[in-house]
Amino acid sequence: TGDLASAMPFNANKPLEFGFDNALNPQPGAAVDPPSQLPTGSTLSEEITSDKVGGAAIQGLNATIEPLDRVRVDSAGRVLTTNQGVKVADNQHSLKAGLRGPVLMEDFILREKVTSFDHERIPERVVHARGSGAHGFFEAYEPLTEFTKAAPFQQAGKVTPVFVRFSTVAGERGSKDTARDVRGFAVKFYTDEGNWDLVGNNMPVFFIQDAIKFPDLVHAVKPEQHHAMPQAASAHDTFWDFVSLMPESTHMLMWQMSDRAIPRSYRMMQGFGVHTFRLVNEQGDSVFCKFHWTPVLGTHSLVWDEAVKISGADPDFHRRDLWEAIESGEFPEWELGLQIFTEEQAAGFSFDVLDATKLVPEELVPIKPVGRMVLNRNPDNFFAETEQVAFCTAHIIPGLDFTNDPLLAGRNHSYVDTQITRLGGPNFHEIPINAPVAQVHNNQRDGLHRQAVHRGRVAYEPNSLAGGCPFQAGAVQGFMSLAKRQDADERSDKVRGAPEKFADHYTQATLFFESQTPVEQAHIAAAFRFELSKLTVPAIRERVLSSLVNASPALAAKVAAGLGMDVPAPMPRALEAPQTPEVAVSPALSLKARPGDGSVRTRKVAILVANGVHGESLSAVQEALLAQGAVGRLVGPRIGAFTTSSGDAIQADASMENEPGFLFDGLVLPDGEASVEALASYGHTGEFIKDQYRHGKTILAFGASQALLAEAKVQELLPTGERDPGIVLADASDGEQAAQRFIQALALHRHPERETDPPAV
Ligand code: HDE
Repeated sequence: TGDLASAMPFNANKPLEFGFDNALNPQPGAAVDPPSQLPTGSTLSEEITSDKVGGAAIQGLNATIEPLDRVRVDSAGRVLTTNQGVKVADNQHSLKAGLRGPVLMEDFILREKVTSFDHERIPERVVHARGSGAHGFFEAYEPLTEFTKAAPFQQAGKVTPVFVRFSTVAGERGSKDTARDVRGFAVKFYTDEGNWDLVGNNMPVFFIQDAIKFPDLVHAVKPEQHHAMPQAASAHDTFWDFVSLMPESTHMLMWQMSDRAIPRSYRMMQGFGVHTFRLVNEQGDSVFCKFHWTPVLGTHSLVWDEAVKISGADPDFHRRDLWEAIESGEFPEWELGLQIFTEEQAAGFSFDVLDATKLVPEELVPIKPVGRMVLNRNPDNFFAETEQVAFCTAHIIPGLDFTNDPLLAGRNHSYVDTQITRLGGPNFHEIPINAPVAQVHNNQRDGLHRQAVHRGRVAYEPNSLAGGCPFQAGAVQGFMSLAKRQDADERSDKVRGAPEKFADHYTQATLFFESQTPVEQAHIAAAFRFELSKLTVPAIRERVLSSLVNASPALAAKVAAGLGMDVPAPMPRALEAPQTPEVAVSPALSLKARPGDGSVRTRKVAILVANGVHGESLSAVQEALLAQGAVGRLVGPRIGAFTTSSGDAIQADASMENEPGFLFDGLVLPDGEASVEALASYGHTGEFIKDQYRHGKTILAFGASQALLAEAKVQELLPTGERDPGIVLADASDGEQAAQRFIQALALHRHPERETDPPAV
């Protein structure tokens, strides 16, 4: 069908209707066996980075990619047509009665084009409107058959295609990426047993315990009802009013005020399934399970001042970062880990595992690594894929099941329901990005935008006229809900309420805060101070603090001091004597616990240049960075050509105006009397250097350029009197060695030891 298909690019499946190939027998669901070896000539970095199982699936080998080819449209070499396929002669002028006459109603070409345009927008997601997506695959390390019969975990090296969407929660579709917010981390697994969506966040707990409070929470955090402000921000009265009256949110507030809420990159944040789920094996035995995604690059964050500035200079900061990494073959990778525990274990915990405001400390139940996920292909079309992808917690497959978490129950209803409005009807599962690679056969029919052309006259079951098809799969193949009466008291009456342990709102908030490094704790205090300083109603501030005292008196005191307030009396607790926790400090909760692979791959370094710059030290650094997979960009007072001190021509592809300092992970100031003099005369230079310093970035200054540091009041010494490990000073003759020292310091990500509050620089 190849030639026919390419002759009919709009619907490449058309030839099948004429009986070519196996029109009536579409290929079975695509279970991609990992190839035993990579195609010859492959130089993909993916092949190099993985020390796990096969390193098998490579760019483009992905069972969701081929089915999508059916609908991909490439207009190269094609003539412009209407939606009816009629060739358009003139796309410049509407049809008029005479050159200066009125436009004619008859102009169906004009009307079709404008009508289509008028209806381009669909409702944005009510939460998580702002997001970015990518294709990839999940690869299992080993069979998990002991615990689950879920398809992705049945063999070592088993590859399952995925589509992932990362998002912020509160902002609208066009809002900034670097808002202080929770990040969505939603993964659609296109398994051979149907689609499984793991719709998680980058924080392992949530604000509320029961779905019935979700509309209230979202109404409180979204822009205020009367004037629709502020955009993509929680620092306003209604949010803090609500959470201060809902002490169960305290644990999540700690996470939200931590550096987790301003990730450096989607590629550098963890993901969590949040709820307790169930794994079910072939024998029908079930265990509890929590899902964890851990990034290979480590967990890293921005600092607040930086996040605020980035949101002005590049609101697409995270979207761009993800896109560029994948385009350049630096495929982002996460390890999936499971915390597996039994119902009996859970019953003994000091907290309730059905409560989504609680986590299971890793020290209590360790994380078992089970596979890895690699994102290796950008979408072809943002709307068709990233915007139309529809996740749902109720999309699960045999081998998985729900628990009685009341938040999860509400989600299982909400996600399908919301797509009906957002995607315009019940057939959104047929939109290509949502269609499973497993086959779909049932008797559901009709509705808006139906794509499938069902054959035959039978749409009911049981039937004899269609030989009983499609037939029930039965317990062996089909999805069976776990029969066990889960957790409920045999004789319980209908009730609106929560189990007792749900009422302990502070123990884990304390655990989180106590498990942070001093720098992280300082950032949490500063975040509370900032957010609360934005409130206009003092009573709300007071109420937040009175709740915070219960979690950490030290934190409450620090925040109160920052607001010029006294610490109020503690809020009465719902549970006066909570159980003693198993774990009092969990170092695993600090970002520091996951520094990553220690590489500087994809890090962006600014090399400031002007005429007369010392070329050798500049190129020594640039080459060293390139060799490590980092990007050294020449940034000038303007873009374009500059001349080095030895007369060579260099090109700056960024300027201090279009790429300010805070967009870079590090800074290099090459030597050169003339260039330093020129740079010193620009106001931007000082800001560029100050931002780099203030945000804890690594700075390398050669020879004469050290004067620029002095002018920007950058200190070589830390407040403690020790040398700042992030400031590298060198002679221009020492380029290579200096570059290596710079790279080592850059790999530490940041140098928070130099931070003071308020900043000294
Ligand atoms: Fe969501 N959530 N949510 N949520 N959520 C949506 O579904 C909802 C919750 C999460 O990239 C909506 O398709 C309820 C927790 C992500 O497309 C909606 C409750 C967690 C995404 C919805 C929660 C999440 C959503 C809006 C409380 C972390 C984006 C558009 C019971 C585990 C998925 C849509 C994407 C999106 C409802 C709580 C994560 C309205 C009712 C907890 C990552 O259905």
